[in-house]
Amino acid sequence: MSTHTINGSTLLLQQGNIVNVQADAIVNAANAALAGGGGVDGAIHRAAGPTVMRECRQIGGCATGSAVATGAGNLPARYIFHAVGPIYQDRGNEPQLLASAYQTCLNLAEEHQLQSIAFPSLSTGAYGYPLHLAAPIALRTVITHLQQPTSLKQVYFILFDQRTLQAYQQALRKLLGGD
Ligand code: AR6
Repeated sequence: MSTHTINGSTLLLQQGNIVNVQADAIVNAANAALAGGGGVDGAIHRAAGPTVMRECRQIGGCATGSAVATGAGNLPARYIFHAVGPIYQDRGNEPQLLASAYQTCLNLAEEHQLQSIAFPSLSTGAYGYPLHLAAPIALRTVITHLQQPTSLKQVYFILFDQRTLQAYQQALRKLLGGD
């Protein structure tokens, strides 16, 4: 685990399972159909219960690079933000789409005046985004956001395995080391 203070807010990197995290919002790595699936999406829907899938069906879908909010069902959060990261195909626009998925969640947090939000590592599982490329995009988007006025006091990255945690820690060291 590592914590960093950015402009009075806390950025925390931690290995764990996001379904157990108490935060105002947790972020899901969803698909554009909001249809559920494996990985963190499967874990969140299993733990949250059927009300969340019902809300997703009503919403109907979400563009890649964007996110939508639902309630959190049985989870210890107030909201789930279902973010759709890009499938990594090396077409060139993936960095913008990935940053935009994170940014939309941060904007939703501001709209709801949330104090805490927990992210998984979007796109780096089934969607194949290389970790060493995705981690700095995720972190840069959050850090830039925290450098401006914000309701957010805590931003967590809940990283499922050691390898992902290490990639984020390394990327954060580089970003904060000044470049
Ligand atoms: N908590 C935190 N992180 C997790 C958890 C968990 N419980 N479970 C897995 N991860 P992925 P994507 C990590 O595949 O690449 C789904 O089928 C995982 O180790 O969940 O954005 C959706 O329906 C990896 O580091 O999301 C979409 O179709 C990270 O979460 C598609 O996969 C993201 O892996 C989205 O793919």
